Amino acid sequence: MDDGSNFICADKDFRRSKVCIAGIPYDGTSSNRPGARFAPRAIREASHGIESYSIYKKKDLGDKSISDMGDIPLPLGDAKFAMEIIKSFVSPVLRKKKCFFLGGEHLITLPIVDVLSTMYDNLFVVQFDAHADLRDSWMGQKLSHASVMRRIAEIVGFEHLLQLGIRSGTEEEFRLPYRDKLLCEDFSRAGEFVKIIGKNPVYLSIDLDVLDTSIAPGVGTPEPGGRSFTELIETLIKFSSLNVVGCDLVELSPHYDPSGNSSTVAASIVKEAIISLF
Ligand SMILES: [Mn+2]
Repeated sequence: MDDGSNFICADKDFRRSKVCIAGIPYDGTSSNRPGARFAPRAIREASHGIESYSIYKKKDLGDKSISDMGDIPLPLGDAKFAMEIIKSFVSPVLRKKKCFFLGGEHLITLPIVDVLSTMYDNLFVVQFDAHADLRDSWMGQKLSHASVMRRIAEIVGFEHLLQLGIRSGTEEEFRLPYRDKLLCEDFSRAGEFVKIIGKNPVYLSIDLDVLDTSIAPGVGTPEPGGRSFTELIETLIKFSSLNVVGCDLVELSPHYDPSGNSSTVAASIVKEAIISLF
């Protein structure tokens, strides 16, 4: 039943659905502007203000069979404990459905990829982000949204981490293995990345701050000089021929944008990503 509390068109029973949406409202390691825990709710609400039809793909979200499981109940404190809870929740779901996860801060991607790495060989991860997120630790913490892609690279291999839109990081981050070939400050290498991934499984993680701050100011760590909405959608469409095993959208911090536009942009990305990738 569609009572407005789910994402638009995500009104199917879980068992009958092909795609599952789940919220992961965790922001315990946000270093700058917390509030991503409120994002899943804001994205669902904003989704009811947009059309379900995609002018880019000439397809309607309503033609997909989608369920919305609501949010994972999570503690606000200990990151390690929260990651274990996320793993135990997403593990059985990922084995049955294609999943789109609504963050939450970027650290939520780690337990998802951890589970997927036990299910698939040669898993690739494509990260859309302003930030490299490759620090070994942040303020002494190995589990941090600023270190999430370092932890992920340690699981899937640095040669399986492909980064797009990255315009912020330390000198050390940009010198890590394969970054000269697999880190791109804009989206110009997307076509190359599609060829590198080939038939292998791939997980896509979209940090909303990959877009310019003028388009989506409601993020935890804003970074000017970003990409446009249509550039992002056109790039997602380039990945649509691949074996996409899951996707997330993270780092929306809705209360920093009182206009609500950032939440609408986020909801539109979720819609277009599901239509294009699943
Ligand atoms: Mn970021």
